Amino acid sequence: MSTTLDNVLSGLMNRYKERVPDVSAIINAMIKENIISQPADIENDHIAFRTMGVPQLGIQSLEKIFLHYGYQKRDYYHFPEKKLDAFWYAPPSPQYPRIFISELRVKDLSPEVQQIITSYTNEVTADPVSAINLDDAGAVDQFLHSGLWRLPTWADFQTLAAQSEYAAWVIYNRYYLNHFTISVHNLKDGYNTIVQFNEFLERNGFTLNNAGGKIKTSPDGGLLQSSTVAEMIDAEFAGGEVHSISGSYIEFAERRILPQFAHLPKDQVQRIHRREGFEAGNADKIFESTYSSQTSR
Ligand code: OOG
Ligand code: NI
Repeated sequence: MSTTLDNVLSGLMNRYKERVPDVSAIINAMIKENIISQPADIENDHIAFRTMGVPQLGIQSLEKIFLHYGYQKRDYYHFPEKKLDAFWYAPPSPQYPRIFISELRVKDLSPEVQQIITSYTNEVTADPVSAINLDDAGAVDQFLHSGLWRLPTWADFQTLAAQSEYAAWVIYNRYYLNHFTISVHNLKDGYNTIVQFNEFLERNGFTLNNAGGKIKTSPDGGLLQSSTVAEMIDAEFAGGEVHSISGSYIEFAERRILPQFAHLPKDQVQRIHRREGFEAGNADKIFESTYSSQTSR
């Protein structure tokens, strides 16, 4: 029987697949090369959301949904240059993806930009998650995919983007899934490292984020990540104006076996034996997957 969490996650994945044709294109390429035999063979390492850090929204609001389904809040990350904070959440059981939620430090932006952001977010007068029945997957799905505030104007979007591309992304894309992440370490030989998987992706014509290099590696060497550059979407702004802006992207993660479990036979290695969590230095560059410096390449 599927749980409320299963239904919420599949709702998120369905909208995401519609908005990001690269998802199906990568899955089809994986099937064609016999890396997997069906989409369900893919292990989803984590999913990510972006939020506006204002009192009634932000991490403290969105996290309530996933804490309700048994997720546990873990480490804090800070990104001074991008003016972001983030946490990751461990799932209630290992078949579920981890969750990464970041938040814009709105108060750290210029008064002009703060004024624009709050002109939208003030339409939400109280924490909207508190008003949802979280055991009703349909209600949660509707909340995650509906407008929290009015459609932005193109002028506001551009003013935000000039100071924070993250701010512009959230004002338009809200809680649409920012990315899902294909775990590569359990794939078959020839594809189970980030180096090899990136080769496969580029051979099939996918463009990778190269901010700080195509492979982002944690200082301990245990977490290696890469990502596609975000796909552009035709976004309708206030007054019916349509502009091409960044939508969502896809990430790839290799979690190496921790040194103390290096002796384990391959068939006994489980998630708990591999590098956990995230890495600020990696994340800092992965955020740029939706930035115009990457999407215009
Ligand atoms: C999240 C970027 C960070 C990771 O796995 O470290 C990230 C974002 O672009 O919102 O996904
Ligand atoms: Ni990620």
